[in-house]
Amino acid sequence: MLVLRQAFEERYGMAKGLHVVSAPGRVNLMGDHIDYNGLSVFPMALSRHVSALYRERDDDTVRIASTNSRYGPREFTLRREIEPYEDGDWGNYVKAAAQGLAGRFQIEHGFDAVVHSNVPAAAGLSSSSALVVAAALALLHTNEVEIERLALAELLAKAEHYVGTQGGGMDQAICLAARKHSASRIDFEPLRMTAHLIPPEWQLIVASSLVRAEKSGAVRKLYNARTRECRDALTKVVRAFRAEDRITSYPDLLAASRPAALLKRAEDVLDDTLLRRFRHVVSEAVRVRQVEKALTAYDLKGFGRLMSKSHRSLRDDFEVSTQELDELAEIAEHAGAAGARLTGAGLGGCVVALCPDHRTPRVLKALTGRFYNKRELESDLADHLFVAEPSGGATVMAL
Ligand code: NG1
Repeated sequence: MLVLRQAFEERYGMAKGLHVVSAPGRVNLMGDHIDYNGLSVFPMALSRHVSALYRERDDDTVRIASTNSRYGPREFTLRREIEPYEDGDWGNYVKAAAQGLAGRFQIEHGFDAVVHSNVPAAAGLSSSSALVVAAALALLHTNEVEIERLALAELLAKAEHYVGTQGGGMDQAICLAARKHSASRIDFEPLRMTAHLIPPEWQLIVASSLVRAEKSGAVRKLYNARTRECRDALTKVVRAFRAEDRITSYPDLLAASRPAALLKRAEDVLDDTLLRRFRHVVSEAVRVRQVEKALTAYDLKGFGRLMSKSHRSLRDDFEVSTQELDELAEIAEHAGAAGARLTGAGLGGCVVALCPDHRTPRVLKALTGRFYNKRELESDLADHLFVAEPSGGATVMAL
């Protein structure tokens, strides 16, 4: 907090009437690349946050700076249509929130803000949605607009498309409505969340591949290509059903047919690539239901096995893993984790490994020795390798 206050005063002068908004990053435990197909996912929020210290302005200007010198200060005016900065600019996440809200509410007051984040960026831990959520909560507050959290999550999921990624709604939902000590099943259309406590002796290790999955350029292209492939596969499989079955979505397909029968039908109408994408989506949706059961049954081994299966599916069928992510998952499992998988969009970013607490030191040691000690680190090891603490959703507080 001290860092933020100092940075704020340096930039904007001494201030009264300050508030701080904190929005958590997240780690997804199951259900990657299926939220944009309308299928349920199973993430938890981290105790790492994008935080912003802000003060309301009387006019419609938004000024925002970061404690990280990688991200220069930005300033813009609130409008219904806001011209984006250059592709990949961090300010676009703030503009995304502003335009999303201005399209629905009377948003006339901007703010002066300084942002500080300890969520590793471009690591599949959703620092971008945390920034969108933080900016949105600050704007709602300075404009005295109240909106229910899940409705806001739905609005912001669409608003974030402003940056050019056709993402789903998992990140904004968990960031806004996570429960402490819990992971949540998130269902879409309509958005609903069901929290499940994670036993304290189940530990989740997050390990970064040190490869940035920057959501501009190649990663975005591939992400959007996967969303297209999933849509194409859906259209073709739906055609294999009768019109009167009224099937239009992945959830409809899974409700109408058993997964094995569905895959059998898909084999007849999809080429090899689309079939593999489809198989990932269907099998991952099934794994989400299964991990939820494993958690309620206190079955750590079962949960872990499903994570490892998910990793193989993301690697072989969905083709979003990398050699580093495969290596991290393999090291964690070999050292005694119950399972490990890449988390988030992939193509860099992190893996998450599940361990019983007595095995955690061994797994951390193996990852350090076999992976991180062999590489140059840009910052502390603790930024890249840590035990995740299941945390609550975003907060706004007066200072
Ligand atoms: P990350 O991993 O933070 O880039 C993205 C999407 C999610 C989801 C995952 C893959 C956004 C804002 N987030 O998250 O909706 O599809 O990939 O499961 O686009």
